[in-house]
Amino acid sequence: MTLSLLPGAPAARGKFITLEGGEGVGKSTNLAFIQDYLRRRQISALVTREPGGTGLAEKIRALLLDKNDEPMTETAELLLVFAARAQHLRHVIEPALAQGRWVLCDRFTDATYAYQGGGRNMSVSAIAWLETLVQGNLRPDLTLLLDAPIEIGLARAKARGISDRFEEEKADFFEKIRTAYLRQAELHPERIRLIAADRPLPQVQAAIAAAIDPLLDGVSRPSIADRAE
Ligand code: Z5A
Repeated sequence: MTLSLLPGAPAARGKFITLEGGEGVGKSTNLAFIQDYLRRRQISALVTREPGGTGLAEKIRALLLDKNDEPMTETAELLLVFAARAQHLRHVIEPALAQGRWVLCDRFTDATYAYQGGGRNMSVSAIAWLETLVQGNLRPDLTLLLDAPIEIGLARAKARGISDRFEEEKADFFEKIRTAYLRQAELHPERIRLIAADRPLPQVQAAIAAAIDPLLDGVSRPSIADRAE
């Protein structure tokens, strides 16, 4: 029996997995796949998203995505993203990880480096400063960066219909985001796995499973029934 299963022993900290990538690359689709992949291995993961994940953070999300009459400044956008993240970390992500739950999050701070840093040309050092202020040392255990030429993701997103404030941007904005994401992958090879997302879904999901499997090594797996939902 492993130590984490002894009565009264503290639960091992959960794993924190984030999904990243440009518009329509398949984050939501593959988040559901990962949740199911983990469930079949007796891990019931908490699925959440950014911006959002708490009542207040979802209100901030609505402000960020809304095509407001008053144009939002880049600085306001950056600060709102981190304000939502502070709420999400304190009230959802941190408690779940501390209780031993795995957390799957649709976008996290790499999106800030990509959208606000790459897309909006905000200072990377300002983003890094806010990252430390809001997160301390917390970083994802694994980030899956779904990458595809922007035309593919935009065509998939467009097929869905209504666009939000970000989706109304021009192609150049999305190219800058893709470049900034790829830069993040170069800077953090220990954490970020690049997944080519312009392939048929079964191939994308095989690559995702291969990236997750090392995290499962050595994890004791209480049955789902033993875990708090
Ligand atoms: N934002 C920010 O600026 N700064 C930050 O720090 C954060 C976020 C955290 C929230 O978007 C917005 O917030 C985001 C950036 C900003 N910008 N926008 N817009 P979001 O994450 O909620 O929305 P999104 O990027 O637009 O996600 P999405 O459009 O929902 O895309 P997706 O989740 O990656 O794709 P999907 O819904 O899974 O798939 C799209 C379609 O493609 C769907 O019909 C699938 O069936 C299909 N699909 C998926 N994979 C495949 C493959 N492999 N082959 C064929 N078809 C596929």
